[in-house]
Amino acid sequence: MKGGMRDVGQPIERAVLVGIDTGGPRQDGASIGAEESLRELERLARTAGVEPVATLHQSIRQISPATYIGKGKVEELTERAKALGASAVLIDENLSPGQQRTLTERIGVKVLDRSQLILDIFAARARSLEGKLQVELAQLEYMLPRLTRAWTHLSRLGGGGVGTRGPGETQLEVDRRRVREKIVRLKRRIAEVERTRELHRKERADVPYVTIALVGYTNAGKSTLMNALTDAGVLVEDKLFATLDPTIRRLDLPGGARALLVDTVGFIHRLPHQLIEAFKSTLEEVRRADLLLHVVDATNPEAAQQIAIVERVLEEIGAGATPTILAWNKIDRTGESEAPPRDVTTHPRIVDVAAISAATGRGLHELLGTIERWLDRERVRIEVTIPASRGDLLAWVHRAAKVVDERYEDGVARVTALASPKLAGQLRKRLEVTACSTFPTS
Ligand SMILES: Nc1nc2c(ncn2[C@@H]2O[C@H](COP(=O)(O)OP(=O)(O)OP(=O)(O)O)[C@@H](O)[C@H]2O)c(=O)[nH]1
Ligand SMILES: [Mg+2]
Repeated sequence: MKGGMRDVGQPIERAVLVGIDTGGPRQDGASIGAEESLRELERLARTAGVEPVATLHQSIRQISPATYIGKGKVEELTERAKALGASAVLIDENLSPGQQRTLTERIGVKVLDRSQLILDIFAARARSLEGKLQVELAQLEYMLPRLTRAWTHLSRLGGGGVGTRGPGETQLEVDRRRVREKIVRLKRRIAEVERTRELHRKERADVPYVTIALVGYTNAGKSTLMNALTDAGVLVEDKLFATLDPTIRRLDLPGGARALLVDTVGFIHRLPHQLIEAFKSTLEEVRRADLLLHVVDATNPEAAQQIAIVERVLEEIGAGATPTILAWNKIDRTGESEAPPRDVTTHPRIVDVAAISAATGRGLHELLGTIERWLDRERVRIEVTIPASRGDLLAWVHRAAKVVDERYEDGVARVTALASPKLAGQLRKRLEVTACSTFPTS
């Protein structure tokens, strides 16, 4: 799983791709069409350093339990793979361990499903310690049910050797046990690394600014927007999953307010559930954000479906109710139609929409205005009493909130200010709050 394919530019493997058409969209609508899904698989393959040498289509009405695709298609695939000298077959679906094994045996080259390909790209792209540990965990979780006698590669799992084999245990049982132990160790390490991040998060919780997270489908332009709005210098690439690790920067709004902007991993159709599980701590940045900026690639024919998929993942990670501004991106390439179609903007938590080009800067000023308007709407009116000697606290309130009234009497300052709910909470902890409206001011 880890060997072989790497994101190294020059393709090092040749693969036959198999597109699957199960007939129409899925019931929940959060799925992209077979054609676009296959185009995506091609891009995933290239990102992983695999050259697609042929593409087969399979319409499936009835899934074949043993091989997923039909018998005739398996034969066709075997011939094509052989004739083209392909060393792999990529199936645009998630296969069961049994199906994957049977297909590999019958076709005679390795058969990868969509999850495995995505896991491989994540493995090649992980940079931070936490990212690497998370990907490794996801890979082991993926591998565990696939461990059979023929598939075991003990050397990869590290350690082992003399004395590790218990009496009466088969080699396979030993391997499985070892993988499980490794999973436990990895989870423990991730938890340790996570503690440091939790500290940073606590520090940030003390900062009086709201957190805004960039979310969206992979390649939508999140990092480009991050760089345009702050000077973050995040890697931007026309490849899938360019970003894995979260980056956080201060965002200065034109009206003087400040926020923290987070750029993080993008989502994709059929994101392997092992990855969502393993990336919980990274995705925590999204879950805790006060506002989401959902970046959409307006040039993609399946933009509406991509939005639905992102919405689904957001719900899955517990960010289903966070208010969202939809950033309809890449309008420099959409020709005349710059506004998003109405049906993509009707989700109940979309509070506003902005048409932008992160690349040319068009619409960015309006986007910042949109964010500011949201901040203003969210503000609550709060009245605090501060000892006049505490100039530092007064300055802090002035910096973080919009002060509308300030009176001095008996050595104290009575300040009335409009503040974000987050700041109001912090003020409550630090100062004597004499009055606070529980609802936003508008
Ligand atoms: N034409 C055009 N291209 C854009 C725009 N914004 C981003 N791109 C391009 O889209 C590609 C992906 O951009 P990224 O910013 O890396 O996208 P991302 O959402 O961070 O992607 P991941 O990190 O992979 O999830 C790059 O080739 C960008 O140059 C835009 O406004 N217009
Ligand atoms: Mg990115």
